[in-house]
Amino acid sequence: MASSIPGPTPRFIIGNLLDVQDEVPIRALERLVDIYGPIYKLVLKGDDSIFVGGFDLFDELCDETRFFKIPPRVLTEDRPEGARGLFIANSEKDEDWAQAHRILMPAFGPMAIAGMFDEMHDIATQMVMKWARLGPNNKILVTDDFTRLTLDTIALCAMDYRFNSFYSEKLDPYVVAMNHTLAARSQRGQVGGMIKSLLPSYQKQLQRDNDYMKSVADQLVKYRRDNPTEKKDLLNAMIHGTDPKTGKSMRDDLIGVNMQTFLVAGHETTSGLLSFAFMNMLMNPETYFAAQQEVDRVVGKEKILPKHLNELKYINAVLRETLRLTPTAPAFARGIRPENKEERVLLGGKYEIPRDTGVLCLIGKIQRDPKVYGEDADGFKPERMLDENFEKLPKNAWKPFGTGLRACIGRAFAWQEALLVTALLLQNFDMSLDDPNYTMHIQQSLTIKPKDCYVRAKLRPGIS
Ligand code: MNH
Repeated sequence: MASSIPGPTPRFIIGNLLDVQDEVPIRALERLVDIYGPIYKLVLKGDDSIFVGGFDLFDELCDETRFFKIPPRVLTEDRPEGARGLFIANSEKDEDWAQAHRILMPAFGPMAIAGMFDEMHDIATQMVMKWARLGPNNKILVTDDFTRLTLDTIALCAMDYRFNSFYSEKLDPYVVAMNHTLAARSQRGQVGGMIKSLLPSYQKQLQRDNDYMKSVADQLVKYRRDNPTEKKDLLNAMIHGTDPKTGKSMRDDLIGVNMQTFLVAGHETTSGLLSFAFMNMLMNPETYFAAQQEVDRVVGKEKILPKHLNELKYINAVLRETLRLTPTAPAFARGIRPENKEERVLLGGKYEIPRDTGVLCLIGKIQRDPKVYGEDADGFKPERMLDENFEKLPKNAWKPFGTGLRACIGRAFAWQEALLVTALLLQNFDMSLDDPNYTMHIQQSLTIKPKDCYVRAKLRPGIS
């Protein structure tokens, strides 16, 4: 017997618009799980949308033979026709996705990422120098500096470009345009954002920003073609790589959109991870000391090297636990795979999922399911993420990087960067919260970050 999916009653014309109003849109969706349970339905913009916030149903949605990724609508709607980057491709059957995926997988593999260590270290050191020189009384808004760091890192590693964000007060025009479009898109579900999005001036601005970002990406590809280098970066991997299956190489427009994808997908998420990780550690000082002791034991006062990173077991667990509680990409969508020949697709044996409806998985909720993580699921406890415990978790219990074929291609990149930066900061500074009574609150612009997180950083004795 099919059961109907619960949810708040939709209103005339506006549907459930009023049920999703919140300065932090994901918070409104998570709150509805507390009211309606692990699956609920809303009517938004005239369409049915289904939401899942519990482990069992999510586990089923991870079955790649029945379901597949649906790209997020806020990123695909009112986008010009043409090449699509990996992130927003419609399916694995899309030839552009398949080709880029085959060519780029090795470029994001362990060897290639290890080769980017020195460049990551270069940027991270710029931040350490800045904090050291500003001194222990300087209030640092960590989210801002981590965003400078991750943006500069991905641009240097991907295409040998230096934004030099630590050397200028003003944001690069590319970054301004990117932030504009992300903020605009993330407010689409909110009444204010929706009204704004109808204004011609808004549409023009979005168009201008998109055109500008596209022209920068196209120029970068052209510049590299005209000025070839030997550097092993993502841009060269795309320009010189050939598809092992077809022998063909990537078109310039496809290289351009993927370059853009890396800049966007490759920095906000990692910046948010670092910010949450430090706020978690500083709000639970015993974890900060445990992590710092690990760095002292494994690395000491030497220069951090790639070989050290594997040994930082506790810091690894801190990062995992952070992404469990606050996955910086807080939701992704699954839908019925076109090849799936099930007569009626039932989730949990009873909830009927229509063929053309995406199911949005609320990862922050799923990863706090007490059935998996116990009654203390909301607590920050890195121990539960140490390898020996992590390996015992159910297969789909921790999925902050997505799932299946369309899971995050940049995971190893992000992990190396986050481990390195965390270790380097712990090695060099004793940090503290500017406001000892800080409680975690969140801001969202598609991805999530902690809000108003000011810290102080005091150079440790013996560090020069
Ligand atoms: Mn990333 C896909 C999270 C870092 C590039 N990324 C995904 C997905 C999640 C995700 C979740 C799947 C989304 C979906 O199913 O709709 N990514 C993260 C997180 C971090 C991250 C939490 C850091 C922490 N991502 C990075 C970095 C890069 C990157 C760094 C690039 C350098 N991510 C991608 C790309 C995809 C993706 C590209 C799309 C892959 C595909 O569909 O083939």
